[in-house]
Amino acid sequence: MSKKLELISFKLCPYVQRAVIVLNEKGVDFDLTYIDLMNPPQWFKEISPLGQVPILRIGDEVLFESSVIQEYVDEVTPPSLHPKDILVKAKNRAWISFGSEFGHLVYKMSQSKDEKSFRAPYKDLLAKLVILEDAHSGGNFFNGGDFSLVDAAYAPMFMRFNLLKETCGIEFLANTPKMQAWSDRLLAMDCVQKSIADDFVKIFRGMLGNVNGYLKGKIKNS
Ligand SMILES: N[C@@H](CCC(=O)N[C@@H](CS)C(=O)NCC(=O)O)C(=O)O
Repeated sequence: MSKKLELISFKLCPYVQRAVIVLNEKGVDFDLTYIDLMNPPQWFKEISPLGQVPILRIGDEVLFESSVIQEYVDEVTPPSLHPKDILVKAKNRAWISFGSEFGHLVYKMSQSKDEKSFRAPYKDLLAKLVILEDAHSGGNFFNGGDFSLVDAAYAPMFMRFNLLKETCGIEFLANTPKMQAWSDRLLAMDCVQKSIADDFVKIFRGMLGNVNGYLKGKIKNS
């Protein structure tokens, strides 16, 4: 790769993390620039069409949307992490898109003021996990034996489920054994463990506390 890549990030963003996991797995040397999404710098507003992270800078060029960034990084660093079969690859893209909703639901849960408003996104997430359980191969990874882009797309969500379980005692995977095994495997991977900032857990807990909502009352002391 001729130009060094720069990923524009916000420390808590699961969509940025999708891209970081692929960059890590592919061994790409890249720069990570953190911004404050509550107070984004002018240069970021000028290059991000949706005002969102992740943004990938390749010299003067800019890419947005985590799934597109994942695919770009994958294509410029062969061999591909996507399955070869065209239909399986298309289905993986559809499941990556399905997983995008998980981040929004986790965000809604974290912002819930009371148990009632927490219940709706929580129930929605559990129902989506049951659907995903059915689509999963039952092997080590989503498609079977090999780690793919679809695995990279879901790992950030599992990290948050795990953290919400440890921090607040909220259970997500008790009724979906394939999801639990998949989560355990992904969270043990180096590319996943190195995809967050050192202070991620502290910031995540701090965010739950700052919201002053339902989950704040459930935070366990550690
Ligand atoms: N569909 C986008 C979603 C990215 C996204 O929601 N990013 C959030 C942070 S996790 C963001 O930048 N929010 C700021 C905003 O929407 O104003 C992707 O997959 O890249």
